[in-house]
Amino acid sequence: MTKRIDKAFIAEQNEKLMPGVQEDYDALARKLARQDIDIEKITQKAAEFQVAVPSWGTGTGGTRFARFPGTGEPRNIFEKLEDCAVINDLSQCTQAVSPHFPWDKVDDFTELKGFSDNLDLKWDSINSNTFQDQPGQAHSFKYGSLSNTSEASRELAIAHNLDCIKWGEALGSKVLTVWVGDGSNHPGQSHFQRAFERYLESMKRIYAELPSDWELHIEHKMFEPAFYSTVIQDWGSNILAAMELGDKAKSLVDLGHHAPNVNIEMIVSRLIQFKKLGGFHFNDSKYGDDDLDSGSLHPYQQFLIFNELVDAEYRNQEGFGPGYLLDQSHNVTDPIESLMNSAASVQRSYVAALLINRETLYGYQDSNDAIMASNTLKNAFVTDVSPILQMARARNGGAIDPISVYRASGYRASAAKERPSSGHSGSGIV
Ligand SMILES: [Mn+2]
Repeated sequence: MTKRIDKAFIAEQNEKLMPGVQEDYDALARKLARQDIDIEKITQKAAEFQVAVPSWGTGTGGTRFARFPGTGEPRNIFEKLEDCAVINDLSQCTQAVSPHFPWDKVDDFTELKGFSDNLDLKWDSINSNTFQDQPGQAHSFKYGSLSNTSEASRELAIAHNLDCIKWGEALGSKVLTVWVGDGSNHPGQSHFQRAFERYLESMKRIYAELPSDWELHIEHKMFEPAFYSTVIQDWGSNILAAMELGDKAKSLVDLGHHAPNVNIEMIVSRLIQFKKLGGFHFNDSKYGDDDLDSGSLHPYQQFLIFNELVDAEYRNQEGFGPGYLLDQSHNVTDPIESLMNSAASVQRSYVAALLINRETLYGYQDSNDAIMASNTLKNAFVTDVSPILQMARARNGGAIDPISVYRASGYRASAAKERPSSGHSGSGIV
C-alpha cells in the first residue's frame, strides 16, 4: 500500500508558511470588517465545504487519439482510493469519492467499504456505464442502451443500473447518476420521440427500484459519442425526464455539456426553482466537453453559478441541496495535483459568492441599478479569498499549499515503484 502523507509532515510544511498566511488573513479580516463581514463565519463555511472526487479522474485521461499515461497510476479502485485519500488529506474538502461501474467493480463490496472507511473516505454518487460494451456482453450498446431499439439491450442496461444501486447500497451511497451515450450520428437515423419514449420506459423501471432515501440524477450532454443528436441532449430534455419520473429524479449539470456561451447559471436557477437541481460535474471548457480543470478558463462563470447556489442557500430554498463533484480529464498534469487545484478553485468560487451582501444586491435589482448590481458581484469575485482557503485547510489539518507539500512528500515517486504499469487503466471521460 502506498504510504499516506504524514500529518506531522504537513504540519511542519505549514509552520513555515503560517506567519505570512496569518498576516494576509488579518489584513483581509479588516477589509471584510469594513463591509460588515465577519471573516470567521466565512472561514467556518469554507472549512465545511465539500466537493467529491471522481474515481476515474485519478488516472490520466486522454482523447480519441491517444493517452499518455503518467507514472504510478492507480490500477484499481483500491489504489484510486489511496490517491483520493492524499487529495483529501491535503485539501480537506474532498472527503467523498464517486465510483464508476463496472470500472470500479469488485467481488467483495464489504471489503471495499472497509478499505474506504480506513482512509476516512465516504462514497458519493454511483455512476453507471452503458456507453461501452463489456467483454463478452451478450447484447451490444452500439446503438444505444436505455433507448436501444433492441429490447434485449435495453434490459441489459436496466439490469446494470439496478446492480449499481445494489453496489451503492453496500457502500453507503445515496445517489445513482445516469448518463447515456444514446443518440444518433446521422439525420433520420433515430426517431426522436420514440427513442425518448424508450428511454423513459427504461428509466421508470430503474426509478421504481430506487431506495426511498436515494436520488436519481440525470446527466445531459449535447454531443459525443452521438454527434448529431443525443437522447438527453440538454437541460430541457433532462428536466422533462426528471419531471416524468418523480420527485427523487433530478437533473445534473456538467459544465462542459452545453453549447458554447450558454448561460449555465440561469439554467441552475431554473432547476433550483423547480426543485430539480441534483448536482454538478465541475470542469471547464473552451470548445466543448473539454473536461479541463475547474475554473482554469472561466472562473467568473463558475463564480456566477455559485452566486445562484449561495443565493438559494441564503433564501432557504425548499428542496435545495445539490451534490458537488469534479469531473475532469487530466491529460498532461499529475491527476492528484489537478484534482487538488480544482477542488480549491470550486471552493474559492463558493467562498467568494458568500461575500455578496444579498439584501444590497436585491435592492439594486429592484431599483434596476444594473451597474451597481453587476459591481456587487464583480467586487466579490475579485476579492482574493486565498487566505480564507489557506486558513480553513490549515485548521482542518490540511496543507496551506497542497501542491508543494504533495511534491515534497515524494508520493508519486513511491507510487511509481509500487504500481508498475498494467498497460491499461480504468480511467475515462464522462
Ligand atoms: Mn460528467
